[in-house]
Amino acid sequence: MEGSECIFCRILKGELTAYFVYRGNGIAVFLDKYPVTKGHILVVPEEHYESVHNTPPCTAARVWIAASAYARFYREKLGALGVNLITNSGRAAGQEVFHFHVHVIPRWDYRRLSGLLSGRHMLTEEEAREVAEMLKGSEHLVDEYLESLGSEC
Ligand code: DGP
Repeated sequence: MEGSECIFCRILKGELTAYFVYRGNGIAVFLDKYPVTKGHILVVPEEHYESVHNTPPCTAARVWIAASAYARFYREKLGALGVNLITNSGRAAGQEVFHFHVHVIPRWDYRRLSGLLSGRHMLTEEEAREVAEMLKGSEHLVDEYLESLGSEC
């Protein structure tokens, strides 16, 4: 499911709106429409691959390294108590959008993930603005992490 039918391809093409917090080096990062916690973002490759199982290793590495940069930013700059980096591969694993992505879910308290999942809400414009503000400056860290992969990837 590529191009016109893939929601994330449509977001990347500008046909659907999303709140982007990073775009470059073949990677895009935007806010999840149904955040599990404040700051829940999705790291995706610009190119369409169904999920991690058929994404070329270098592309997968770029997505994961960008997600790692956000984990660091949330933990060290924003004081998150924890961060979940999750990818779902296949419907049986809970995948709903079939364009490879890694969820970055900062944890601000000790509530269980299962409880947080059942309390998801639709992202509001105000929340999106707050998250964009929180993440100001994170682009440099993402660039730095991606550059560290070198010319091979
Ligand atoms: P997964 O289950 O891993 O395929 O997660 C897909 C995520 O995508 C889920 O957390 C909700 C999010 N999502 C679904 N539709 C949209 C959309 O139109 N815009 C944005 N920003 N996120 C979406």
